[in-house]
Amino acid sequence: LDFGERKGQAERMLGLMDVFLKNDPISLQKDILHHVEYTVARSRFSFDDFEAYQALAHSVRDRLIERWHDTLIHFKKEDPKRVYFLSLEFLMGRSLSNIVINLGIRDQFADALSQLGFDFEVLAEQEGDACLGNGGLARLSACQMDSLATLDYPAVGYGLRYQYGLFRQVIVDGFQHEQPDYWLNFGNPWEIERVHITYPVKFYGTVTDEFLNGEKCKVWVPGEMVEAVAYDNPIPGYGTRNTINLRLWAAKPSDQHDMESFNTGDYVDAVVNRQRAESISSILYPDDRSYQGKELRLKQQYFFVSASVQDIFRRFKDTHKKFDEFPEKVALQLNDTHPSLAIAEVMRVLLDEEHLSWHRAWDIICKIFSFTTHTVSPEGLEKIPVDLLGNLLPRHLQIIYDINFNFVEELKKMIGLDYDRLTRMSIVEEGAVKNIRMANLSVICSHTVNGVSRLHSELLRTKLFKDFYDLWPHKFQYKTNGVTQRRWIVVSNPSLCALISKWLGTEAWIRDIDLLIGLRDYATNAELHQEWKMVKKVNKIRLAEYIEAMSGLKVSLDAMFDVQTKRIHEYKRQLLNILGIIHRYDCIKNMDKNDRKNVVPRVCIIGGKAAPGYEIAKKIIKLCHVVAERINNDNDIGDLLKLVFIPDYNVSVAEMVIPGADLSQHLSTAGHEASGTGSMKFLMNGCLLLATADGSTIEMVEEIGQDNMFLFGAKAHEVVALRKKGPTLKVPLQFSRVVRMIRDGHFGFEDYFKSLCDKIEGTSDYFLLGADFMSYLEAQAAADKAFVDEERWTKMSILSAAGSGRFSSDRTIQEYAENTWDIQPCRCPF
Ligand code: B1H
Repeated sequence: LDFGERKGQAERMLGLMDVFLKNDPISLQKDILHHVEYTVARSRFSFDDFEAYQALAHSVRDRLIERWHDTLIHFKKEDPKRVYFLSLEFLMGRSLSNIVINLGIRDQFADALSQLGFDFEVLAEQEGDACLGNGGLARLSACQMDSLATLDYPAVGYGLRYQYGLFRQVIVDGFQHEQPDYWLNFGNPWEIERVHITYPVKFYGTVTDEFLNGEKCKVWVPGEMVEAVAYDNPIPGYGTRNTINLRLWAAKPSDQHDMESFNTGDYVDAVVNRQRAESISSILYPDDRSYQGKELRLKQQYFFVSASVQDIFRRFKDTHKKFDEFPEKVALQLNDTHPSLAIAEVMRVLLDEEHLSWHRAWDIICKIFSFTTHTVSPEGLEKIPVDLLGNLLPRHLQIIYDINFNFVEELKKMIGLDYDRLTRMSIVEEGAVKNIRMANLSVICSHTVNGVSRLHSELLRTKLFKDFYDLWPHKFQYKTNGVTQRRWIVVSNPSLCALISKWLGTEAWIRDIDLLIGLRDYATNAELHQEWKMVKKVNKIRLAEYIEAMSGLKVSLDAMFDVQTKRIHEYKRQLLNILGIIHRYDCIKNMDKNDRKNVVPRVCIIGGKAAPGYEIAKKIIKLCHVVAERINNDNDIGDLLKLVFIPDYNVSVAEMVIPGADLSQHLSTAGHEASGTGSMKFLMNGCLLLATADGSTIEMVEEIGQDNMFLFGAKAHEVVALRKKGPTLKVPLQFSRVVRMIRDGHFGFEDYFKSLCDKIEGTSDYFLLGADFMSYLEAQAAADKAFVDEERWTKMSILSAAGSGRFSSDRTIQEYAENTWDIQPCRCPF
């Protein structure tokens, strides 16, 4: 059809459709029933909760798509500079509640459902979590997408659509077992498969020199080709029509490439071989720290980078001819080094496909990339063996070598022949195995390098990237992480949400978090105290019921709910917590009846996954279980102390645990947690923090004051000195005593725990559990003391929530937009 005919058709079609779907109770009920019958294909007289959830989700999805279309059209028309957020991990959790709340139609749907005889909350529980990430880094991406949409920024998220999310943790006899999370089994109503948005992604092969129009150029003849298919996940903002796109790529066999194998070989074998392509996007690597140098992981990285870069170029070329305009339209954000092959890929496209000169291409690179690192230690930096990279991506290796050559030449001019420094700063690490240092590549090629908290940034400038900081101080910034209050208060703690809105007299804080500070005015108001305590109680009941359903353990609501939930790591020191619990148990056992009256009852809750290959972390989980077994079955102790391990900690479990916590623990050895974001979620929910001065907690102290937190332990600069003391370091008797209890088999499995005990005694206590133990116990005692004084505790709780505004991802994203990406909001008209 020509344009005129097409326009006529479009107008006729529009006339056939309602302008927008309606949200009155009858329309919503009709829609849900329609989806029961035609989408879920169940009779409208007989469908269960899961089927009702599916129909509900599809009705919500329809409304989501309307806004998403409008937003994409609006962006296209306005053509603003966009930020492309590249991350290998997005931990979205459930979507339903988040989406209806952001669309502002939760209550309408709840009403419609109740008229159909269903409960919204019950149906929301039917949804499984999308766990396409490991921990903090991945949830941060999800929170930031929510803020990008809410603040109307023209952003696109890019990632991988793993078929298997993070493993499910099952506990058998106290040991962690991993089970596959084949999360797509029940369908995923939140994604839109775009069968026509596909790009070829090439691997292996050789590079040859050829002449094009008399100019020498490189031609990459790949050895394998797979297809990347787009799956779009609309992300709605709150209080805006803007709904942005999270585009996840799935690998499919390519039709173009294997004609030959079909012509020559065995047909069945050839088909089976094709299926291997899909393995690229099949599994999320479950280790959130160590890099194994595995080919499949490298393939994943390049696969998603290549598809995303092609997509970005296609969008740019739709409306622009000159590449000099590229930096005016494109900002590329690297979420850690995992997507940093994008640098070499953009360079390759500009040089080999768009035939720009090196000079022009490099000039563009230097203007478009920004890099955020989440790492603290040099061992945490990603390296890729040169052999591996050269084999899989021969042309990219050449480009990286060329970038490095130019960089080192420039560097020599600036710093002279300081070989030690040149060696440290080179992208290529020499040695028995030659490696590409992805962090150096990212720092060299990015205009901005961000840390995730102030302390982290300081460590980057003075340690990890000192050489680079001395060279380019202007590149280094930091954006303290934040989390979205939409998910972590509005969705997960509706009663607190209502309470805050009531006392602030407005819901505006949901978009404008700075208003939260207004709660300070009522920190001693008796009426608010009453209501605040009620809300906590409601959430504790919910958590207690969950604990009982899961483990059969009944816990007292009068006890302090003390929570430490996060990935299990030595540096996060769950072991310190468990040792503290053993100490508490030991003390109670040795008390007479009278003294026991003064003990503050506690329910200690620990949860988190250990990477499957991380032996010590798995032993910590087992230790937690044997200690729990002992304590919980000791009738002499009763409600004074309980210990619970919550299995399979994920986003939806967090949504239930966090609002129910009185106290939360963040125990990382100072200088080891880049930021920490769990603490922010607890803080927003009025949960008191017991923490070391590490990562973002330092900034929390500034917001809510030292009096409202239980701080303990060595400071980051002291840690270094303490380690140097090594063997001469004195550890307290109490510490030796609890470790001895484990060694002596008080909890059984003494042989199994020997290596764990060895790791924290003598010279090998790298994370300084012994050195911090007394200070930890003191902080715990202070928490007990505060808890008994209900009024004081409630005031501290209110002040925690009131002071949490700085830790909203809205603030983080605004800072990124203004100081790193240089992008403006682009608001879609209602
Ligand atoms: C953080 C990771 C991480 N830092 C490698 N690094 C991964 C590294 O799959 N991998 O290969 C996955 C994740 N994650 C965390 O990021 C920090 O430890 C936290 O302190 C920080 O709060 C969080 C978000 O910035």
